[in-house]
Amino acid sequence: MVVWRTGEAGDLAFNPATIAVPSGSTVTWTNNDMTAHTVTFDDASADSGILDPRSTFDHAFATAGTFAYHCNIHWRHGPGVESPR
Ligand SMILES: [Cu+2]
Repeated sequence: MVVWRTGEAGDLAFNPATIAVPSGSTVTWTNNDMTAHTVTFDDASADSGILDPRSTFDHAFATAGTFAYHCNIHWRHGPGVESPR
């Protein structure tokens, strides 16, 4: 599970930044922040759309690889999801 946190300086970040999951896993992102975000994959393979606070987004990782994603609203990057072979 990935949550957003708001830092002391108002910085928005994904936490944990990088997660490793087995191939075939489903990852759930939960927006625990007080503002809306998106989970948008850099390669456009998945996009949560607007995730309001306390909303969740599920995505299954069917193939191995490293998947980078960002928030379309704030352009903050999570380094991504690593799905090893
Ligand atoms: Cu955001």
